[in-house]
Amino acid sequence: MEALVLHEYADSGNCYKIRLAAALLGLGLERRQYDILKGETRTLEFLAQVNANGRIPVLQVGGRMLPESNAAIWYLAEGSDLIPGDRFLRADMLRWMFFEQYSHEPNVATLRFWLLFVGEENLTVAQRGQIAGKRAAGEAALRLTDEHLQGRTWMVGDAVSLADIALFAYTHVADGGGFVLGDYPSIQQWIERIEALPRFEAMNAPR
Ligand SMILES: N[C@@H](CCC(=O)N[C@@H](CS)C(=O)NCC(=O)O)C(=O)O
Repeated sequence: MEALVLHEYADSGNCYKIRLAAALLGLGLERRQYDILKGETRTLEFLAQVNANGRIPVLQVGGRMLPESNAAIWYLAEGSDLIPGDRFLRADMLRWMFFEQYSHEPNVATLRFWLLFVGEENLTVAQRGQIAGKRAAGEAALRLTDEHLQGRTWMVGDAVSLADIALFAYTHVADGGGFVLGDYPSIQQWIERIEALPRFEAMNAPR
């Protein structure tokens, strides 16, 4: 495989997905840090050379840039056991990865970012007005995930897959956004299973 460089902000769950997938696959990554609180992904240089969308993570593969966390973990995992061989299960895995990006991350991750990193007192009036809606939508996403996991070991089929990695990243730190993980017992057990995987790497593992 070509050399891999992760352009990231270490506390971002989207970036952590890529580190976790790489760790589980036994792949090495060089890591480059950008402070998103200081706008370091919005500079002309970053927009021109790394991601015109002004966001991390970006997985650099040789000389080519691949933004979007779920595209990046797909790239890393192609041909591995983290992607089911069965056609339906592969599509079902994508279903949960799209769910993560549309129903889970914009609520669970955004509240964590606003409350833990930006600080409620620094939010705009418009952002403050969105907190209640995002909390309700985040709780709905966590409830749906918890109900899906009742009686199951993994999100899809009988093996850990990219669906688990994508959803784990922001779920296991959801308390940072004021969500109460104790309300979701099946999620809690699933978190323990993921943390027990061989080669598991924690979000705050040293750089
Ligand atoms: N859908 C994208 C979301 C990327 C994203 O929202 N990145 C945030 C950090 S998690 C970011 O770069 N924020 C800085 C900014 O928007 O200036 C993915 O999954 O990679």
